[in-house]
Amino acid sequence: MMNQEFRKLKYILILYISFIGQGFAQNPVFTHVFTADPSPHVWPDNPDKLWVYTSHDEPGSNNHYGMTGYHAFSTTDMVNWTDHGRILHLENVDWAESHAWAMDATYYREKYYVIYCMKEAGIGLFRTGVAVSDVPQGPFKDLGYVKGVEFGQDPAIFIDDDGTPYLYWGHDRKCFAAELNEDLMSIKPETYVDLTKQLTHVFEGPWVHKKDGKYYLTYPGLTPRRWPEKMFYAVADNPLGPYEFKGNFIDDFEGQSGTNHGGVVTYKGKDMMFYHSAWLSGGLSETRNVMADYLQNDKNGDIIPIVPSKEGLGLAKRTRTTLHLEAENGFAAGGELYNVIVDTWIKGYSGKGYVTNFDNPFDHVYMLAQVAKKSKYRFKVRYASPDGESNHDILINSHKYKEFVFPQSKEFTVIDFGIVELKAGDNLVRIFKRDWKPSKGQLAIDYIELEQVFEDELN
Ligand code: FUB
Repeated sequence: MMNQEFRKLKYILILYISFIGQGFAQNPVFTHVFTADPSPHVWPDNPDKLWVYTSHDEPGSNNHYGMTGYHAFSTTDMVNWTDHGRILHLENVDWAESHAWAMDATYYREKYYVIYCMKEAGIGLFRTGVAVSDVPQGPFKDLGYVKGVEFGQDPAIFIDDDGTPYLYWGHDRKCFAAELNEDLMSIKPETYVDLTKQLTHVFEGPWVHKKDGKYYLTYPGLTPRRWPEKMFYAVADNPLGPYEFKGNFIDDFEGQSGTNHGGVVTYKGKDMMFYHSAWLSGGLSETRNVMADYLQNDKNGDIIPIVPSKEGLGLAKRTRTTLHLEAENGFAAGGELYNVIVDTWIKGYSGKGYVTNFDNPFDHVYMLAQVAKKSKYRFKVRYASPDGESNHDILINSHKYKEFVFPQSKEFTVIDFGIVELKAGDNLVRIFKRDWKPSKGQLAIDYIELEQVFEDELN
């Protein structure tokens, strides 16, 4: 405990010193929620949008065993981000019992997939799960785990230019790879390779990206028995190797979590490395945050080492994230639909529809907002009520926030309810029919938004 307090104080001092005189501060990237193991992607349907998929750390946790779910984030400018909330959870995966650890995502044959690891129920071994969605923000539906992968921790999927899918995985000083079959649910056993000996210091977390015809395999590793992890890389002419070890490109750094893990993406012509640290929690290894820096290669193709800085991508004074929670996502997104239905009759909804038919008292929708610390948000609700006013209660974490009569609105419209406070951890925002008194109209809830507000903006 003393040790943790000391680390925290030391880290706060270093952050303070590095902040003086610096206008831009884009690291950590997400400051409202604890996230780790980032998987950055740009999908072919929209080159202007960057997506980052992450695992999630609970505030206050002191190990990684209790990790249960994943989030998706998107941006078009690297400054303003949307947190699409929980996209997959242990509860949505029948075969798993714990350890929702690192994940990756891919777009393959017109569907979006997340590839993740969890421990198989009753056996306690890591498996590599596959879940699908027809939209990049999920939620994702589990399809089972990949056959032929033993100890499938920290999976990463790479689709080569010819459309061939490859899977990489690794843990505990080992790393493996294989070509996947077309359904992504099993490997081709004849292609399986053990890459461990080619990847000096490897510990876990492989990631492959292609640049100028070469395959770069980046990974967290330990120089013999020494934590924290540093990031290393190796290069090959073929996705399955052989790989030539090149060296370290993110050394250990102040405020680092014991682990490091990440991926590379090219966005608007620039290569960027996403990884994680423990800056947001003041250096506590089990509550991590996503970081991003430009990744550059020298004229020989070697990666120029990254020195993590608070400035990060250096585009703005800070990043801002808005939680965007679609009402219809229900259980898969950590919410609940009680005695209401998902409909699509009123046009102009976002996502897959909206929630309606609040006929009886307590018929409700609730949505889950996960945050790292007690903090303030601007709360908005998008709704329609074409046939007249509708009486409802809004609860935040079981406390009545507001009794509200949603005015008649034939089209979907946004109401700004002003500033609300969320607690650290899981917050439930519930909208329900207030009483037996009939409303004039039927309410349709499309989504809620909770936009980060900073202390210096409140007065
Ligand atoms: O986030 C849990 C585990 O920590 C990941 O699976 C590892 O790569 C390390 O980052």
